[in-house]
Amino acid sequence: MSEPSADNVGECHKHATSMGRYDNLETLSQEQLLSEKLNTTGNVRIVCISDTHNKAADLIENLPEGDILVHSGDFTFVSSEYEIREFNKFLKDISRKYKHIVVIAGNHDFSFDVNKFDKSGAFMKLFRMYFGFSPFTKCPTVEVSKELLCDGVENCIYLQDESVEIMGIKFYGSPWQPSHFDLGFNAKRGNEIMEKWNNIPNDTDILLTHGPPLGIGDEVIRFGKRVGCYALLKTIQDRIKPKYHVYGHIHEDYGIRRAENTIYINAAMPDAKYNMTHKPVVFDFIK
Ligand SMILES: [Mn+2]
Repeated sequence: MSEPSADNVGECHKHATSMGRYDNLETLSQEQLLSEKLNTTGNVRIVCISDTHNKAADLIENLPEGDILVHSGDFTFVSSEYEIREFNKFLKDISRKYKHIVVIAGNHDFSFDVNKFDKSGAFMKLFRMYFGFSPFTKCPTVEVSKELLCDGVENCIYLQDESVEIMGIKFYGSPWQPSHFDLGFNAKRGNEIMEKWNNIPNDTDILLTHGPPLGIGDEVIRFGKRVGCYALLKTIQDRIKPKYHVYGHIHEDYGIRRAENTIYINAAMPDAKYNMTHKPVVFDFIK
């Protein structure tokens, strides 16, 4: 069976299925995810959240203990300076609870995207949907966005198509997803997005992306439609084989899955209506 056109996501999903890519796919509960990792020493406990969209502070009281907190993008709604400052306040508030914090951007955090920050069209469209927000708040430049995000939070690192090794674990973070509305970090399906994934090192242990791979935690349930990235799925399964892949983006398909030797975590905190109804996901990384 020859590979379908990258734009035909339904056919790509059928193709991936026929290739056996989901044969061992199973859903795990939070309890199962943690129970598998008991009785070992030297574990690093990772707490995963994503898509907090200006509501990260709502989580503070119920954030689980851990060594490293990861946030897989969409901390803002319209990437304004005000929102980034508010998220920075949240990071400051929780910084003593974790040894390290790793953050990537998502499509809503488009002021981090050099091709989007000065194009206010996307901002204004979203602004009209986002009542209660000051119309005088502007998007900062990419440089200022990056400066504001981790300002004064020494144990926080922002990753944008780059790696970092923390506590012996190799992380790679990337904000890209297949084009999805007129926001940030859109790449065309097929070769264009594969070029982004080609930058991921083979030895990555925990991969952070904003968007899901095709077929795993990527279903827009309202429309019965999967929107994940086939190029990312192939990259993960055929080349990187990371122990964990943490993402968000498709809020309503939150959950923990395992296929082959990778655990896939859609850590989106809100549901499709942006209500913060999901729980942070916790796992122990065995070194
Ligand atoms: Mn989101």
